[in-house]
Amino acid sequence: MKIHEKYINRCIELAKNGLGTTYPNPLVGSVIVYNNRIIGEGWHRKSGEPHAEVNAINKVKDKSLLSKATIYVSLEPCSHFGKTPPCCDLIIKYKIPNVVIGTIDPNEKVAGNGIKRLVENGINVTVGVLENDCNELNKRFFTFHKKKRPYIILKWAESSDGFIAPLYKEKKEPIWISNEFSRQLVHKWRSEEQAILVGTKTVLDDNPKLDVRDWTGQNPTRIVLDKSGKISKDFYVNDGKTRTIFITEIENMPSNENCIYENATFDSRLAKNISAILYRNNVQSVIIEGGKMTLETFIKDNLWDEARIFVGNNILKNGTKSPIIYIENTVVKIKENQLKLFRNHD
Ligand code: AOF
Ligand code: ZN
Repeated sequence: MKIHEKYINRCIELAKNGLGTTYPNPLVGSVIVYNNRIIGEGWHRKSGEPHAEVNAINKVKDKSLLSKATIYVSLEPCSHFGKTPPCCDLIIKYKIPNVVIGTIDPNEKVAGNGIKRLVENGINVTVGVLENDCNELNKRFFTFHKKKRPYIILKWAESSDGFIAPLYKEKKEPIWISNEFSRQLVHKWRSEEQAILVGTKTVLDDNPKLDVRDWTGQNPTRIVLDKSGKISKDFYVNDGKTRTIFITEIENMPSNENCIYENATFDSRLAKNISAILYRNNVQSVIIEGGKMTLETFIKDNLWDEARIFVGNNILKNGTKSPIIYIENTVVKIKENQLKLFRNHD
């Protein structure tokens, strides 16, 4: 493997440590190399905390080596004052002569200005090393900034004969199509996304908590569709434990602790309306966990990026038919087993 690629790869590896905690910031990793050795490395951990480059520079014991070193960053160093000062200024201050960048920052406040600033200061800049991998690393951040909407993941479980729910339920308890393993994996997935969305019927039928209790990490913001205000204060989504955004047609919903109410019309533009509300609320990624109507609303508008489908061993014979029929022939199937993974957009 070529030398630049080796170190950018390390940046990507480091950056991934921040998955789930950097929102609304991107995942960024950085290494500093002198004489073919890494003398400092770091990643961005949390919005408001230092950027990857700052953490990497702080790890270098002998700062005099910086003026002879190369700094690798998976994303273009920032040039603006956000919650933290510009990384470019720090690179310039320490006179680091070489900067190798994975990909350009799509944030309008940066978008090439970081590179420009470095070049203007006589720094030798290389851009586009493992660019595709660096874009993939930040698929959520890139979708948010470029498409002005969150990265949308659809998730459901279906029986081996293709039903996502039985015809009727005797007990008011969730029916588990998938197993303990998949349940834990779902909680891991939840911890990686900024938000989780469900429709009204799912809340009324299953009273879900929508948290990550079987994994570590932050609970995602809950997004709940409640067109006509049917979800009473007794449901977990109203417990105030996690920030929850209710999307409703009702004006002036009685407010509740840690809850935000957003108005939308539940017409043919519903998926687009929700997506716009999430964008406005700075939500960069969302995992949609049902039910059927909600999933189909997004599929119909082709407003989704990934589908993750568990296929259980059980046979339900009848019930709610899985929405898989709408996506199966249109997009690339990545993997098929007990877990089917689909990718819609590049
Ligand atoms: C970098 N290195 O590690 C990250 C960058 O509010 P702030 O100061 O944290 O700035 C956030 C923006 O900075 C974010 O939207 C993105 O454009 C860039 N993130 N840049 O040089 C980093 N996390
Ligand atoms: Zn920065």
